[in-house]
Formats: sequence, structure tokens, C-alpha cells
Amino acid sequence: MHGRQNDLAITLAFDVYGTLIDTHGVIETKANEFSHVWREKQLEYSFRRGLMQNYENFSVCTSQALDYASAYFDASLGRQDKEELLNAYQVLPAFDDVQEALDQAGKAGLNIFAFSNGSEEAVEILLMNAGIRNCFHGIVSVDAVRSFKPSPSVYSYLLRKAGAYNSNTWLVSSNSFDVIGAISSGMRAVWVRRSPDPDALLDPWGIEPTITVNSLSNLPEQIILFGSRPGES
Ligand code: 2OP
Repeated sequence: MHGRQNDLAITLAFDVYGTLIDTHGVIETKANEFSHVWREKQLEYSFRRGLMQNYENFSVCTSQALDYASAYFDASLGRQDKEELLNAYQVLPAFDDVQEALDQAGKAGLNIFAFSNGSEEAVEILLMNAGIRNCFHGIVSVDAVRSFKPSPSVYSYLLRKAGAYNSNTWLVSSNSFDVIGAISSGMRAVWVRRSPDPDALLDPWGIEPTITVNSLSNLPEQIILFGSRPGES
């Protein structure tokens, strides 16, 4: 898909759901709790399927998590309600700081990929609908390796598909499991603190992000400056 990019150029791999795209944009604030249970279960199912080696497309995790949230809140969603919510999951807003950051990264000559548990097709539709698809050199989906983040296999696959190396590749994610997974695989990682909770914690594993930010604004410049520090390749 991408072949060998300029090996010296920095590669940015942006996580999608929750980092570029606001997954809580799908439901009005009044159902915010429903939206969070849906999202937490979606991720939990991906972790469990990865550990069980019982892979299903991320959209199955999303759909089954919706069934759970519906039952948990006794929302008794009908088939049409569920279809509308799942369709709405393909039309979610990008966060306000995304377009400018991607434009800055493009102008700076960085290789930019969307990197997601979602299938290539689902992410393509999502990014098109959010109006940011053309900012990316490509989309890397874990679907091809039939596992999920934070399995080491998905980060190795990212490097292969992006034609990049650990030393010049940065994962950009709001999901601490993703940041810890990428750092543990030898990549650099930016933790984007998207949670409105100022006390939102990174898991206390003793594995720290390379950079922590509260927004993507000026992130490309911070990454380039970091790489130009003495001793940093
Ligand atoms: C992703 O986009 C699930 O946020 C995670 O892969």
C-alpha cells in the first residue's frame, strides 16, 4: 500500500476512535452514560477477543457492546434503533483541533497514517464523513493481523505497512492502553488527554508517554523539536 516512505521522515500514526474522532458525538449528552458504557464494553470485547484468539471484526465488538449497553440500561432498543446507532457510528465528528494539526503535519513533510482497530473500510468511511480522509497517506487497520491493540503484532504490522521504523514512528492516541502498547513495542507515543476529567489517569504501569498533550494543536512542531534534541534520533 505505501511501500518504503522516506526512511528519515517522521511517521505519525493517529489512533482513530477517541483521538481523531469523538465517539461520544454519537449520542446526546443526556445519554452520555450509555455512550461510555458502550465504548468501554467495545474496548473490553476487543481485549478479550485478542486474548482468547477469537478474532472478530471491530464492528462486531461495537455491535455486541451496543447490545450489552441496551440490556444494561434496559433501553430495549429495537432493531431499527440499533441500526440507526450503528450507522451513526460511521458519521462522527472530528475533534476541533484535528484538521489544523493534520495540515501542520502535512506541511512539515511528516508521513501521516490513521491506525485503528476499525476495519479499513469502516475507518475510510468515518474519515471521509469527518472530512479529514485526504490528510492521510493511508489507513492501517489491525484487521489484517486478526488481533487488536495493544497486541505487539499490530504495532509491528503498522511499521511494515507504513514503511517506517520504531525510532521515527510516533503513535498519537488518547487511549492509555494504546500508548503503553506502542511504547512497549519500541515506538514513541503521544498521550492526548481527551478526557474532560482533569484527573484522568494514565494507567500506573511505570510506562510513560514520550509526550503528553491536552490537544493536538502544534503537536507536529513539538514532535519535530523533540526529534532534534541532542541524542534523539
Ligand atoms: C482505535 O481507533 C479503538 O480507539 C481505538 O483503534
